[in-house]
Amino acid sequence: METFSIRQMMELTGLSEFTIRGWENRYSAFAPRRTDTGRRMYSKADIEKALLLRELLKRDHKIGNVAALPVSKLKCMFEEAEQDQDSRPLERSKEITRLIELVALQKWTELELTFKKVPKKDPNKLIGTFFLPLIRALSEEVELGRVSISQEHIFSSFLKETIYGALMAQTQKSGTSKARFILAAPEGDFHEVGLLLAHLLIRSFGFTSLYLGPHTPARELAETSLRFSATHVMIVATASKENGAKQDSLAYLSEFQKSAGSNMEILMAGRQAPKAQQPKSKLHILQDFNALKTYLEER
Ligand code: B12
Repeated sequence: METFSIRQMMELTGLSEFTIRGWENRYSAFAPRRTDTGRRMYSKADIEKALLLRELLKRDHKIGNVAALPVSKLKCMFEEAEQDQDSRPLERSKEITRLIELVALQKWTELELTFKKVPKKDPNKLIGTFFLPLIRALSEEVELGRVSISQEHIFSSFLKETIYGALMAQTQKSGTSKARFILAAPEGDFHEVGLLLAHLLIRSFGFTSLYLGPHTPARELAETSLRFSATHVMIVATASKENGAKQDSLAYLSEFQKSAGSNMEILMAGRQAPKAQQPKSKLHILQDFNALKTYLEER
């Protein structure tokens, strides 16, 4: 039987050693035989499995759910994913490919300069065609082990500065609406990019918007909302309880409402937001930024 070393496996699949070993040790994706000297020998089926896993992760499958499945099952899942237009990975623009390359090569000065040159005048377009595809592309690279968590930290920091730059570039619009938004992520949740982008979009519509940021306890959010006379509260929940959030998003919401009363409109978004929405209630679950845009247009 033809066998492959870990180096060959890396070359043929484009995966890093860190990723291959991670999938193997943590998720039992492969069980390579060993040579007498203990070196791993992968089979052709392992290579095929690695390629299928790589493609399924790009289409939003989670490694923990797919790693232990047989190749035949993965093939079916891949074919199904190919039928579904929406789950295909986005084509990367030249600009995004270049930025991701700069992160992978750790060319931080060039990355900073490129971010500085991003035209910041049209926030809605900037979010849909630049920020979101860029974050998605970076997430794919992290999943594939080509970008480390610390590289991601550096990237996130530059990204935040760029979003702040876009906020500063906003010319004051004199909206007639009295809507006042306040934005936060739950306690223990440190993801703030979605929240910042929402702040940018809300401001670009001319509404008043106060950004409290990530890791905000529910009672603190309630008290600040009342003092700020907020009419709308936006909560973006990204981390699950297992991954650091103090409580799940429904428990957070109910603690918030206990202290803040029920006069405010509540908008919730992010992958940990509750799935079901009560018809005609003051709770609005937003699936994506187009939904937020539509909501703002209707105010
Ligand atoms: C950047 C990032 C970080 C950064 C955050 C930096 C910062 N200052 O924000 C850092 C490095 C700090 C980080 C840390 C961690 N992270 Co993280 N992180 C990410 C990453 C790469 C991007 C998240 C992001 O900003 N997305 C931007 C939003 C806009 O896009 P989106 O998440 O795809 O959201 C879609 C919808 O949910 C919706 N949406 C989301 N937000 C909003 C907001 C609004 C207003 C609207 C309308 C819609 C909307 O729109 C998007 C589609 O259009 C994701 C990977 C991924 N695939 O997303 C992981 C991810 C979110 N992180 C994850 C994890 C596990 C962690 C850590 C536990 C990792 C670790 N081992 O340390 C810690 C937890 C820290 C904590 N307690 O919060 C998991 C979350 C799993 C879960 N469900 O809990 C993810 C999904 C990675 C993964 N596949 O495992 N992370």
